[in-house]
Amino acid sequence: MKKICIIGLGYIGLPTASMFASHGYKVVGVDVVKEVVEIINDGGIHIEEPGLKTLVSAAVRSGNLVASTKPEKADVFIIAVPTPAREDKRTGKKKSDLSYVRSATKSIVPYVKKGDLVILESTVPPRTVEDVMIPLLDKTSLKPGKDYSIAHSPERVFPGRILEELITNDRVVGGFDEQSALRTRRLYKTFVQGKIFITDSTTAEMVKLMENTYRDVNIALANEFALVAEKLGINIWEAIAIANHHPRVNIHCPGPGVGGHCIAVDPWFIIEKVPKLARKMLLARQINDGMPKIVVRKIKDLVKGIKKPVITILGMAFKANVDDVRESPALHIIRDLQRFSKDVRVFDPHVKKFDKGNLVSSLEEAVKGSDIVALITNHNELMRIDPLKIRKLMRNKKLFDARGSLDHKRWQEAGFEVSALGIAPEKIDS
Ligand code: SAJ
Repeated sequence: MKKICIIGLGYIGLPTASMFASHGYKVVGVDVVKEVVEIINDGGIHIEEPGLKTLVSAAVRSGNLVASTKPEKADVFIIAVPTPAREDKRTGKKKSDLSYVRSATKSIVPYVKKGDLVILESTVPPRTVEDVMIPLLDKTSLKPGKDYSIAHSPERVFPGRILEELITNDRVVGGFDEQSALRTRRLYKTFVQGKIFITDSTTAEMVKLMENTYRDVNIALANEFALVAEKLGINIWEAIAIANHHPRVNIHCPGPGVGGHCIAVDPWFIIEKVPKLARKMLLARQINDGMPKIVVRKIKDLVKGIKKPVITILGMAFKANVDDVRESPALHIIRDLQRFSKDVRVFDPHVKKFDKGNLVSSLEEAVKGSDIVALITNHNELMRIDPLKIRKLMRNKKLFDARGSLDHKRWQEAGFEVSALGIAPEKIDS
């Protein structure tokens, strides 16, 4: 059986590594963080993802998955490292940081040999395989297409459902040449049950970015609708629910902004390549990035007049039922509110660590003496909060719902003054 070396054991690399290992491949998972390597070799995991721990510990126990801080000789190399976007403080625009892709590619140069297959899974700006990776791999003196194969196969899984979606999602594979694409498809067919479409590497890079940009633009539209609704005496959640009964309409959900390492980042990878053409994409980014400030303004208005207001933030993860806080709008909201109030408490049943604020471990602690609770992330546990239970603990009873998700009537009946994104005040009271 072939040996696979996977560089990067994060949200994508680790599930992919353990999936191949559980299908009989010998897998070496590489990560630069020593603690991550130790945790995995002990059969544990360093991230939260349903089902992952069982899969990883079985793969490690079987001997098929070994983690290491260094790559090794293998038949297949898969690169799954982060590609963050860095902000240019002067323009406010972001650009891809490909330093991890570069260092991962350099790290495999001593090990790639004739006949090997190199796959990039990380999301990247179009032309990265051709213009960034191949020039680095030229140091092997091997020729792409002729001596080794190289392809891009972006991951498209949904955090919280990664294992299921790795198997069932359709995939795109973009090869340097047809042979590269066909070899990559054959490899993923080991566990992928969805269709695997074949194209060239630059098209595959663009496909991935287009998918997330489509969502970003649609979320921006939903956010704009929400703000318009507040002005025009409408409950946007009701309006969207009705509009979405049209067979060809799928309006997304308004919210406190777009977080995560994908949707808030990927449009920038197109914008950086064609800044003059990418007008709608840029505006969508700006609208979504502006949402945390709007939420902050609303919360501040609600506690106006209260001396030394105590603010409770419910939910810090970037979306429901995950522990991931990368690019989370909550981080911006908390930071801005901390400039305004000395007592901002954060409660998130999924997030265990937060260096920059008062993350408390119980709901009671979070609401005791508080003036307002603001729902930022609609985790299931937070949706089940009983307003009757927390009202006794609060100093003032105010609720701001940035997800339009709570049962407002119930909160009002419990004596809360309710306010929500996308709902005109007169609609809340009705
Ligand atoms: N959000 C809204 N309104 C919506 C949908 C999402 O405000 O209607 C917000 C969420 O709260 C969150 C952010 O957008 O902050 C992104 O969340 P998400 O759940 O839509 O997406 P991600 O970032 O978890 O995963 C996306 C997925 N892409 C698409 O749905 C097109 C996933 O399939 C990709 O694999 C992933 O990006 C990725 O890795 O690129």
